[in-house]
Amino acid sequence: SKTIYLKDYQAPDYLIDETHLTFELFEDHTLVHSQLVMRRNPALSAELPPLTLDGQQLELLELKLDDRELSAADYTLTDSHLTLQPTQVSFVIDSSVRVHPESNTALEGLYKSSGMFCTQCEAEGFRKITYYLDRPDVMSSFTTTLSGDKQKYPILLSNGNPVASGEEDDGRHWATWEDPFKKPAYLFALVAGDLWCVEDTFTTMSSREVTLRIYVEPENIDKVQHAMDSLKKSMKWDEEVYGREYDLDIFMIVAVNDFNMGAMENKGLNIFNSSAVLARAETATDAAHQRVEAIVAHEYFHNWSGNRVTCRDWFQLSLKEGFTVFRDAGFSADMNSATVKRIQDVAYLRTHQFAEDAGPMAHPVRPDAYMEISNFYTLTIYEKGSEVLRMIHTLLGDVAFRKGSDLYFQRHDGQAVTCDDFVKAMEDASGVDLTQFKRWYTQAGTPRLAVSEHYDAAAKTYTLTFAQSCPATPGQREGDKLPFVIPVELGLLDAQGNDLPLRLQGEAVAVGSNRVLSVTEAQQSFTFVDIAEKPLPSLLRGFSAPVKLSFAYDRDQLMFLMQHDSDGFNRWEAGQQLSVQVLQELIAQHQRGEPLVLEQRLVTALRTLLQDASLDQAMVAEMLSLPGEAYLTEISEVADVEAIHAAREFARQQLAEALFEPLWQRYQANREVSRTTAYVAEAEHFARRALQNIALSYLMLTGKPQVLAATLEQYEACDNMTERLAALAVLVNSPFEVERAKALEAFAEHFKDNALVMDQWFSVQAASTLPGGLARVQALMEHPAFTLKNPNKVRALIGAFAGQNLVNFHAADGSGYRFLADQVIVLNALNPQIASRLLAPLTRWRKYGPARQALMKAELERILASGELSADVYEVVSKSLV
Ligand code: BAL
Ligand code: ZN
Repeated sequence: SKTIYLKDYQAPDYLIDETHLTFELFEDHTLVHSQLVMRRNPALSAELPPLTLDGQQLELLELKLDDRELSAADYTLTDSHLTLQPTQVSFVIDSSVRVHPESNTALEGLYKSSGMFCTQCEAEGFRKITYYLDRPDVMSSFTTTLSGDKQKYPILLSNGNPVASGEEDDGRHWATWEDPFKKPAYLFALVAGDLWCVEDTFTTMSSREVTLRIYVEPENIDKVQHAMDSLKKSMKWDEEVYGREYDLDIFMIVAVNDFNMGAMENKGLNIFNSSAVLARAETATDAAHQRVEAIVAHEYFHNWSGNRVTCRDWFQLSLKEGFTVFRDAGFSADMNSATVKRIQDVAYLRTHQFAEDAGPMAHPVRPDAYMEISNFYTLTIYEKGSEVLRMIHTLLGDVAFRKGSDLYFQRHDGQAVTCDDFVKAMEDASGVDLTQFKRWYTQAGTPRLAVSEHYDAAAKTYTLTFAQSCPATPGQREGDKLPFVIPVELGLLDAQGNDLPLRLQGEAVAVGSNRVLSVTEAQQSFTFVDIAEKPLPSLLRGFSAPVKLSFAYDRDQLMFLMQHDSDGFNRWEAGQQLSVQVLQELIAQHQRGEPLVLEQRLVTALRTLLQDASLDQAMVAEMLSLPGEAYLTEISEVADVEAIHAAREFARQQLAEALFEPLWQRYQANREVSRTTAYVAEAEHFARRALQNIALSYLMLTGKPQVLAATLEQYEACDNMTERLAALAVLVNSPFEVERAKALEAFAEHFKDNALVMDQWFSVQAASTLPGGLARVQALMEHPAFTLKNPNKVRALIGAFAGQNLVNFHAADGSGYRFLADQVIVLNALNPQIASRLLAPLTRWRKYGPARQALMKAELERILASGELSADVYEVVSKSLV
């Protein structure tokens, strides 16, 4: 496969001003006619170089240049390009091609899902629809006509506004859509199907009425209201917080069952994985409700950050994705608990993005090279990209950041731009120089930030010294990396736990008691004056930078911060650090073959939390959650799978026994509220159920009969999926085999017709760490509800097994690895994007001991030798073996 480099970027030779498409949809093929109104790029010389259009898996039927039919001698055709010679500055190309959506299992381009036609064009799917300049810096207006059987496909949709429709004599009908906003081809979309919709309206800030429609299969029409509410909240929030108004007269969302991603922001016609739209109490958990709200917002926000202002090339992907994740995180924080949202985001980032940043696919937020762009829809582009935006926000402050974003949208509306353009707008609006800051875009890897302290009692000064470094990543040596700008938000606590006023040496007066220091050098000290007694620092509040900070806290200090830190995030963080210290001690005991002994201070700390009725219940639930096995793996030099699992399970067991009474009380009180009030999808109720359910999962570890009875009561009597699934998960991981089997069977019987609920049923079992995990997963692959053709099913069963069931996946005999490689080989032919994502756990072989390393590498080698590989799989496998 060929590598594409950012340094080779060249502006397009030709532009497309207008794109006129006609789709004739049939059961065994589709005809695509395209008319492209083109011209030589006026920014380049007047010469007319050959025109090379992208096109893959297309059967060319007809080609015309300015109405003149071209014969094979007039053009060159390969399996990826069509080249011809224009003779004038402006010209029109007409082409007709045949494509086969009915047999498209890669779910890229035009394909069929559950009987309906739909599209996925980002990043490079449009070239599987017609010959085109399939690159984001070529922006065109689009007119789309689609025709199909009226009975099978009563709904015909595309981007923009509907302008005409009609019927034909042969049972077919057609519709024409016009999108006046110039857009790259990756934002094109088409849908044809038998769909119902929920309709609503939104009145924009300038009093325009916008029609909102969410289309789903008829049986799902009762699961759309939450997404519609989320959409209206998103539209309002984007007006209030970013001044962004919607532009077209109609905004549509369509839910499809087979979809590689979560959702796609096509102009005016978002296409969603049904898992990111459908939600109602009986079938979707609280987490699913929050995910729907966040993804609806994310795709809607793309209308400005992505569509109106798009990316010049795919190296700039984080320009739209990092910014849009930052925007949706702000939205979710405002809709729910900001601290809990931050905790969840950071836990996810540190577990998964940090692992990516330390692995063979590590890349900068703006990569320099790729083989297959689909492999770069990564946690680094999305989550670290969002952290980079968050740091800009922290450095500039709310007001200047908003001025910067206004300037960015105003300056670049209708353009395809770069991350540099974004940063320039932020600099111009704020007067802040971000030159050094931009290293976050170009240097990969997670920086380490080691902090030490020195208190001078006589001088009453307190000095913090920061030393930063960044490990080597593919293509970037450690020694070549230059210091980052690291915003460190901090406070200093006195012995009572109050924040001290903060006055740095050289300052006339104290400036608040919570402030942001910019660490810009490899080693740098900050001295605070007027510090009467040695303080306790609270560092990196709110996780103000995506770094690995280390400071030698002892356990008493961490317990003190857990109780007193004025920053909610850092209270949680202190608890996590305490848990990590305790778990690492248990891991070491296990490795030495000693009996495990739990640090009692952790028990005391969690008991205090459970007994404090004034605390936010969601925070208590988060603080009760011990760091996961994947996070413990990430922070290990060499991950000892069995020791990590044994240590964590031992700690959970001990905590359950020691804290039985307060857990049981909190559980019963919360379950009583659940029992007596109807389900509401709101933050306060999410919080109550979260605490209830984590309490139950601890309680079951004691195996007491009253806990089993409570679990069964909750499972059977609840009115919502949050409680039902939590009870099922508790049973699945319990020793009560009879009850477990009965509940699993009843669940599958009740929900067999609901694919999304069955996904949860698969996941709960795939994640069970009881022995025999692989055999259970293999048996479930034979279940009638399972199919490798549906990405949600693959993720729910195989993805959950490899990603969440570490002790079974990493079985010492290599059986988990062999199983995953087998699935990757099958999926490589079926759906390369899913295959490539699924194999990520195997690429992390460097984290493990020699025996596992050898087994994992052998499976990667076997994939490499298995035959013709897609670019997606080849890139990941070959890079991970280097
Ligand atoms: N643009 C791909 C899906 C998303 O990030 O919204
Ligand atoms: Zn996005």
